[in-house]
Amino acid sequence: MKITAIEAIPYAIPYSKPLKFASGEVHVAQHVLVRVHTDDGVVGIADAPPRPFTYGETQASVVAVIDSLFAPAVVGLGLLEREQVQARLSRTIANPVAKAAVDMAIWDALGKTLGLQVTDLLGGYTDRMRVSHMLGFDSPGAMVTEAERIRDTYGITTFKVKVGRRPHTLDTAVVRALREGLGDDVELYVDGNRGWSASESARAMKEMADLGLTFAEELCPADDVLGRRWLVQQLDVPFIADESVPTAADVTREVLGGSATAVSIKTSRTGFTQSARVHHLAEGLGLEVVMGNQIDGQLGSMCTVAFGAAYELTSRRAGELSNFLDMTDDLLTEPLDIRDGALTIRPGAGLGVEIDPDKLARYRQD
Ligand code: MUC
Ligand code: MG
Repeated sequence: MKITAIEAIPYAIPYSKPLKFASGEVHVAQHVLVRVHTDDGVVGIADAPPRPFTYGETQASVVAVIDSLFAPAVVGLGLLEREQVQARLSRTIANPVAKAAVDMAIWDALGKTLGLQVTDLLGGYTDRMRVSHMLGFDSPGAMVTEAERIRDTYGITTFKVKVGRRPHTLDTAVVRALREGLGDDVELYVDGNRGWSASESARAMKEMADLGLTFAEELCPADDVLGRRWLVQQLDVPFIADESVPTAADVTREVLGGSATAVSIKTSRTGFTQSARVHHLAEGLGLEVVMGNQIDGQLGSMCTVAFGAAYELTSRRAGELSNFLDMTDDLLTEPLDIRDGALTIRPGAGLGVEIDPDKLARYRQD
């Protein structure tokens, strides 16, 4: 059960439908596959999707920090020494995506070693989650057509709508068109990725007051401290903190400061170990939780559902598990399958998924 090596393998897979949002756009998935090897010959896997515009990490920086700092710090530890791993990783500040992938690959290796599913090791609440699909920027007509296609093909009835453009009227027109086009049976919420000011956000939310939104996420920057607190206090829907809460301590600061009333947990940035801390904190504070998407591929989405299915609170709401559908290809031997609007964990040990060596050979960049 000892960790003998950690590999960080950069790869690139183009999107068939690039995702555009207020803080950036993604045309090619330039991710890093992390593999943790043990002395039993087990290999745990996880994915690191760097987000330069959100956390400052790049594909090259993820590879470098794992090769030069995290692998030397962790090799030699046992798979059960997860708190030792955390202590050693946390000697380096930031780098959330690189740390998360190392942590999750260790959990996958542990599950494979013990013959147990990661979901069961974490909490074992259920085996599936309802799926929420994220709609990137486009015209109102194109976004309605895309939502209808996703609903009719996969049975998905929850949509997160990217907003945060200027003027805000383009986005409010999109949300109105979605509500009118898809009817009252779909759930809609909005994510601004900090694109609006607090007052633009307040105006836009007033204009959408009749559209039955479930949540508003990160509409304006958390650093506009008073403005955001002013905004959150006047909303009648929970305000989700996403990129402003990459750690459990950030959740505490934002929530106690009155700048958020709900939280997005992304396993891509908090792994399984730190996501569990955020989950327990949210439960203790009585916060709503949404399992978020860091524009994950299939491996990252499997990590999200493995964690989300482990607890009642994280599986209550639809999880953002479907944006791998916008990629031209992926790395898994068996593609994920969204059916009747839900994604189910795999029966095998660990995460229950394997990398296809031919696909990895085709897409790896090193
Ligand atoms: C989200 O919820 O913000 C956009 C960038 C990123 O890292 O995640 C997405 C979705
Ligand atoms: Mg977000």
